Amino acid sequence: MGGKAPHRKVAAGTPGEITNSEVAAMFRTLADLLAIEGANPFRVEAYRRAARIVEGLPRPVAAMVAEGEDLTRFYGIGKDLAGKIRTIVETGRLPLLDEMLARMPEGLLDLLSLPGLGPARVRLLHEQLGIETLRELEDAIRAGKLRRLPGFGPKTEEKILAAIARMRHPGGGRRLLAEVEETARAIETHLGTFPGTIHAAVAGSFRRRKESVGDLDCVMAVEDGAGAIRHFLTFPRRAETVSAGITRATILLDDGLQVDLRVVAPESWGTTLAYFTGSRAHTLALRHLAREKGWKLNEYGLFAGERRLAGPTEAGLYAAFGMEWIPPELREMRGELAAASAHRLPELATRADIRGDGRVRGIGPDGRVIVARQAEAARRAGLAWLGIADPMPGSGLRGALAEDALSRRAEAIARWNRKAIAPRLLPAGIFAIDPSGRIRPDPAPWRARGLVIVARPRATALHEDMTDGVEKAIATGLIDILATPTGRRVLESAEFSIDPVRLIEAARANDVCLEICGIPQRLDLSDVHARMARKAGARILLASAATTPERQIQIGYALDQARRGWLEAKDLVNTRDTPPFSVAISGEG
Ligand code: DGT
Ligand code: CA
Ligand code: CA
Repeated sequence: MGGKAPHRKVAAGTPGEITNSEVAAMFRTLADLLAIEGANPFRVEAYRRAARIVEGLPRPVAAMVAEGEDLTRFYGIGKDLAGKIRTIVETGRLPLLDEMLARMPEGLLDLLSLPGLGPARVRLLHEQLGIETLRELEDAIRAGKLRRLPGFGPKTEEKILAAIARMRHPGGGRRLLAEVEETARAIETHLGTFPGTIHAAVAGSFRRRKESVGDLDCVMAVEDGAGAIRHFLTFPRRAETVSAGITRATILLDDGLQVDLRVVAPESWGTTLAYFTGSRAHTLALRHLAREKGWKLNEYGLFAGERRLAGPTEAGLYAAFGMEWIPPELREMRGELAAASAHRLPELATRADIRGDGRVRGIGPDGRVIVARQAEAARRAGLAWLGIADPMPGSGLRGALAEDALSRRAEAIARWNRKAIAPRLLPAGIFAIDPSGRIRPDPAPWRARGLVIVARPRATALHEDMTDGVEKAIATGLIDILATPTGRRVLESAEFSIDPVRLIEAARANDVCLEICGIPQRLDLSDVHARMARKAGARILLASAATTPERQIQIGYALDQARRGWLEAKDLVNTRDTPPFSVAISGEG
């Protein structure tokens, strides 16, 4: 908008005043309702045109009306329309629209939002089958009534059912990796129970262990493709079948998650698995390499003319290019193809390398001491040491302990350690770093008593930059571990901002461990930052940050991101047999 004219009484865009697109939407709804009712097409089109004209006006129509501007000077707006616009601006209502809405079932407008359903078809459904709601439409489709109408085929039915299913399950967006883990394993198991299954796997971003996934992509190697698809459709949590053919199918689960399946013959298993594992950029680059050599790469195999060079296994595919097999976590076009060609891929850290967990809670959500239960769980997982870290009294952190809880915790830790069995427990406390760099409470006396100091940057305002504060806090030399170092949140905006280069350098220079927090919503450091930290030579520590013993498995999610960051066993503090913080060995906490 240009500058305000001095004579104007109503400012443009006054809050609460009706906008041009709201006026246009009213005309559009009116046109839809008229069309469903079978009104004269010219009349219907006139209101649609009115909507376009109002949207195209150079200024807020509300301001123009308030200034008494003559709207009929705009092409396409006659006296009648100008009057209706004035009524809408002044009263917020359009009487004709109110009248139509009162007369017609409101569910008909919901039907209009479905793919392939315009006013003419909605009218047909209403008149021929009496359908007024999404539910009635769904029932009619399932009863096979829809396809008897002219112009409605199985394709339309599928599309409509999928759209209705998605409307019913609004959680259609991306999900945390951990959220789909159980479902993915259940699907793999389900696919494996088909008698003809030779191989079955969930590929896609799930297999690459990305922190969030859009949908699940399954691949199956079988001889009987049609049977495999039928079996897939019997997955108990299937809510809708979006499509099902001879080689592929797509379903929606009861929570709205989409699952794709691709079925291939065993001779194509390797190339199909690689194709659907992605990433898109990685597989495109492979295809490009093949073309440069005069070969052809697709889901079915790698071919030189008619001759098959690869297909049955992924390793065979990479070998045909002179490469080592590339772990899925690395397939993001971050240098993995060159490294695989030079046979210099990292030997990624594995679960078996992990000897200790950076931190778990010693006090449960209900205030009870859970030290022994945490230790037992870690013992069963074969860990040699375990950090026990709770938010300190006076830290200002959520769930900060009371003094007496801290001493009960210390007793439980000492009691376990006196048993002299694995894991060795390291008493630790979580302190807060504020934007000025102050650490709360003062860690010095605690450190002198043998407590491992875990510090968490904590902003006081949204999007605050914590770089200076964290640098200053690290420089005190009092911090052992920096927890959730960058404040990132998966699928949400970060808690604060921080310069990762300066953060990593400060940690390296002061021998502070940078944590990869395994809480699925955090995964902080990220894969990319973990890789930067390794290159810079900083120490990296995985932590489950488990609030209950069951959650100790979260260390696996931290490990996933470490692997995506190209980290080897030697890059992780967790792979040492002895606890990394000597200060804690005799600690009383
Ligand atoms: P997501 O589901 O958004 O978390 O990410 P992805 O990587 O699972 O992507 P998705 O589900 O769209 O496709 C799965 C894989 O299939 C993808 O990683 C690569 C492969 N793919 C799918 N469509 C194409 C395509 O048009 N070109 C290429 N090169 N690959 C594709
Ligand atoms: Ca996917
Ligand atoms: Ca997909």
